[in-house]
Amino acid sequence: MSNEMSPIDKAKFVAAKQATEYVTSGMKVGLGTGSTAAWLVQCLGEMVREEGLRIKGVPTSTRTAKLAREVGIEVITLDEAKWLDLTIDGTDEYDANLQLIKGGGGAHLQEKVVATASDRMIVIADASKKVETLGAFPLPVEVIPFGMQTTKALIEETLAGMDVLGQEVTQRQAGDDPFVTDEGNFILDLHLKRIGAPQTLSLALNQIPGVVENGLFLDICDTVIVGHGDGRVTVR
Ligand code: ABF
Repeated sequence: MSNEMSPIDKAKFVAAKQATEYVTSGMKVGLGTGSTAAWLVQCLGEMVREEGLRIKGVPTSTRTAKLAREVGIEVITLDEAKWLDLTIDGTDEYDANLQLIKGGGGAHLQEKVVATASDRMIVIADASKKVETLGAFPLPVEVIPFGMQTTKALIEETLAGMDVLGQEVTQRQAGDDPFVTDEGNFILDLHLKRIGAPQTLSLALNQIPGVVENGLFLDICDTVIVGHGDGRVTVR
């Protein structure tokens, strides 16, 4: 670990490094997306090259697949894996019940499928991701491009009856263009500020025609490994 790492990078790195303790040869491992998960992929790659670790990695985005191949990890598809021993991924928020908001990186659809198809899901995060109540981070919702404005209006209508503080819905942009996911879909970000009933909201959102998946990960995460800027790690 280089000494000139910023505290936030050090926090992400030590969380990722600690997570590699849970990975053993022969495992099929879901590889998350985001800057913290990128440290994990780097660390696992080093173990493959230097220690002979033998794993098969299932990436949760094209960018993670590219990085995994670059560092020497054998990459397979989820269909080839069928089921995974372990998925390790980042998050945007986690609460005391290990409920998550994910999707800030635009990959929550594949991340949720891969995490759900795993015996265990470990989240790696810096301490800033801990919240009392989910919702300060805008909730990503992946929607198909067809009729997106109508889907957006249906989401806004649904939010009116929900236990949330904010109601604003915005389409995620990539510069001047709409952000497009690996599946060719759009992302709407729901600025809810506080989500009082995540399960109710998640079920209601996924009922809306045109909605593919939302970024609430409920009862999926088993363990959160928290990295701190001083190099400490805590496991919850
Ligand atoms: C990914 O990790 C996303 O779901 C989430 O947005 C992101 C967190 O990013 P970072 O690790 O860069 O803070 O799983």
